[in-house]
Amino acid sequence: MAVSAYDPENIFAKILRGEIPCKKVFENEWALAFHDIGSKAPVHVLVIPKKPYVSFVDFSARASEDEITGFTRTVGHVATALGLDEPGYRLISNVGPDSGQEVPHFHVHLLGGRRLGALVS
Ligand code: D5M
Repeated sequence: MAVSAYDPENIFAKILRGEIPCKKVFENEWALAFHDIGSKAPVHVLVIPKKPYVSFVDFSARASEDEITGFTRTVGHVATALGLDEPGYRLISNVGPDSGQEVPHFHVHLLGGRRLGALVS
């Protein structure tokens, strides 16, 4: 998939720069986690890398191994800290128009807190 240029004016870039607020859950050198504004489950948190990547395609191709490890471990840490490991949770990352990706900064949706329904609609 072709990756378009990163738009530094996307809403998550503005959140990372502190230009607009978010309900922060966790932050470290690799990632910022915050509550999704349109929550689809009792827990709906977004985890985003600190550096500018358009989507998972871009992140998986360009991020260093340290970034990939740091980001992935942070997602796991946030899920554990939110008490989601048991009975489980769902990770989703939308990539491109067919997925419905709205914000062109790579993010992972962390959903849990209830029995989740069908994956695809
Ligand atoms: O998901 C993008 C998600 O980002 C969508 O669930 C709404 C959420 N969103 C949009 N703006 C904000 C702000 N300002 N705070 C928190 N959450 C936000 P996608 O996978 O791109 O469709």
